[in-house]
Parts: sequence; structure tokens; C-alpha cells
Amino acid sequence: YHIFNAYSVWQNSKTLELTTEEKSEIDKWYKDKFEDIPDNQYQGLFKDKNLILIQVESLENFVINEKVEDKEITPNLNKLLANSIYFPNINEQVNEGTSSDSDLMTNTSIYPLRQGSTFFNYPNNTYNSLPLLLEEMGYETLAIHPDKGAFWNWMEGLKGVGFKKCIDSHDFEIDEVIGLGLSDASYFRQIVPILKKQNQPFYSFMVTLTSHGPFDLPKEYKELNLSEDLNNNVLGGYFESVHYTDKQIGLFLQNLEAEGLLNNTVVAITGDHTGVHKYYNDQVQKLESPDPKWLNVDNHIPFIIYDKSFEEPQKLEVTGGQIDLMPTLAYLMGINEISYNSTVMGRNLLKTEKDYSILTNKDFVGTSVDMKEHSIKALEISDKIIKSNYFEKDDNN
Ligand code: GP9
Ligand code: MN
Repeated sequence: YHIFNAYSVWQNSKTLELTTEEKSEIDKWYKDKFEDIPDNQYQGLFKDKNLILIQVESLENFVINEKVEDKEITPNLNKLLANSIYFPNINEQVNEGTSSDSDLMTNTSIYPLRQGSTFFNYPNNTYNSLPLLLEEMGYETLAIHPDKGAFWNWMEGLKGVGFKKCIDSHDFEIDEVIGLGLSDASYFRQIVPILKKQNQPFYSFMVTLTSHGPFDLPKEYKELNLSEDLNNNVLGGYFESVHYTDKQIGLFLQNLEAEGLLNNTVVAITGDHTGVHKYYNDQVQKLESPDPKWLNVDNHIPFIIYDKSFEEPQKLEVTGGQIDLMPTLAYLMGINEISYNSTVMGRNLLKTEKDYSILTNKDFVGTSVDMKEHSIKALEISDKIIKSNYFEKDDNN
């Protein structure tokens, strides 16, 4: 795929010149999205705090608060919910760039290209991104991946998105490998001193790896004692992998606490895309005695925003997508809405009367059917934004 992509990059990545009509079309699209709603208690709720955003590989929402053989699959994430704002109805919206599309969308609120990987084709684009907006407020910004920066060209892509610093596998001691690379256990352990060295306030975006398919965790790390039916099915492997990563997140938070970092740090957790249902659904459906919930393909990843001192846990059922994460976080972090209202393609899920999301295959989900046409149009608009490097020119925004 990467070789094919290299060819299409060479062919495609010329900057598109937009016509006057196309520019006003984009303008109109943003105007039609705008909702004039008064501010609420969430505005600036986490202002001046550090932000760590953990993008967990293949984390689906259905494992949250779910048990298998009477054991919680994600006990640590479940515990966090007591001090979190939790969105269970966030739809995956990645396209051909899978993980890297999530890196892009989560930090810029722009949909990825309809064809090819955005980071390979347009790594040097300018975006009005979460790291840049936070940097303007004095934040130090850092993106961390456990894999090589050339993978999906994410290193160049995330620099383009606006992270001041990006670190990859070269900055880690590869002392334990599981599946595709450095184990989450080692990765999280090594990140703590890196974060300690950051000037505060900081925003660190970090991506995990171990829960990547084929969900084949070494035996010694399997803790769930699954039935034979599950153990022989990829879903069992998925539960074990997610349980393992959940455990590492728990330890990571303990370490942050021990370093005194948790008092002034918000930890947001999400998935980069769905996992076992995205790539192995045919096998999941073959389970002999499944819990019916496990067969449901809902396309949902969790979005959890945890702050130790937040004591009014919220579970907000609004339908949204990955495109909405950035404006939602920006609102909580107290970034002035005027500085991003006309660039983000998603909505602030804490200040919206709409309930919808558009999937990558153009399926519309949610109850705000009045937004159907507008949200389908978004995919075409974002292609124009990316291909023209729309936010580079001052006269456009
Ligand atoms: C790359 C890793 C895998 O960072 O998360 O990417 P994927 O194969 O899921 O696109
Ligand atoms: Mn991925």
C-alpha cells in the first residue's frame, strides 16, 4: 500500500487553485454549520491545565463497562469515568489513512482525503490545529508515537499539523516488543520522565500500539481466563489486548500521580478507529455462544475526558464523530471560540443542539436529519480544503 501510495503522492499532491465559487461554497458550508448557543459551565473548565490525549489503537466503545467471564475488560478506564466527561456515541470517521487519519482529525477537525493518505499526499499543509492554538496560549506541544515516524508519514504530517516536537521509536529504548513494536508497558513507562521534562502547561498527544490487530498477546500477559470458544476466536484476543492496554493506562496514571502531575493534568482517551469489528467482523460473527452485544457493529469509539478533581461525572449520549473531538476539547481548555469557529469542521459536543455524524462511507447517523445533506457535503469540502492548503492563505479565514 505504501508503495502504491508513494506513486499517487507524486501524481496528486499539487496544490489546487480554488475558484471564487468554490471559496464561497466553503464559506457557506461553515456558516450553515454555525449554531448560536450561549456558553455553559464547560467553557474553560480545564483552562491552564496540561492536556494528555491518548489515542489508543483499535479501541472500540463496546468494551467500556463490559464484562467477560465476570471480569471487567477495561477496569481502569471504567474507574476513570467517575471523574470524567464520557461520550459513548462517537463514530469512527477515518478513511484510507486509518491511524494517521485519526491523528489528523483529532488535532485539526478536518476530514481526511477521500482518496489516499492525507499525511503522504499533503504533509506540509497548514491547519488551525489544537496544538497551534494551545501553543498560542503558552503551551509546549509534543506528539509521541511508539513506531517509526515514516510510518504513514505521520512524523511529517504531525509537524505540519503544528506540533512543536514529535518523537518516534528512535527516542525509545526498544526493550520489549509485542506485535508491531514497542510494548505499551514499556512505552508508557518511558513516557513519564519525558512528560516530566516538559515545560508546563503542555499538550501531549500520544498514540499506543499493542492493541493493534491481530490481537495476539503473548500468553504470559493474558489475564482474562476466557472460555475455549472465546479463546479460539479473535474477539477473545481482542479482549485480552484491550485489557492489557487498559492495565498499562492504569499504571501510567499511577505514575503521573506519583510524579505530582495528575493534579493539574487532564487526560483524554479515545480510539484511533474501531478494531475487531473493523477488520475481523466475519470471524466475530462465528462465535458459538456470544453475548448478543458483541455482535453489534456500531462503529463507536469512546471519548473520555478525565480530570481527577472533576466530581460530577457526565455520560453524554449525543451522536458525534472523531471530527468533533478537537472543538470539544478546545472549549474545555478555554481556547477562544472565535479563533477556531470558522476552521473546525466538527462541533463542540458540549454546546450543540444537533445530534449527528457522517461516516466515511457517507452513511448518516443521528437524529438531526436536517443536517444530512450538509454533513455529506463536508467530505467534499474537506477535500478542497486539504488540496488547496486552504488555511495557508490569510484572506480565506
Ligand atoms: C501506526 C499504528 C498502526 O501508528 O498505529 O496504524 P494502522 O495500521 O492502525 O493504520
Ligand atoms: Mn490504528
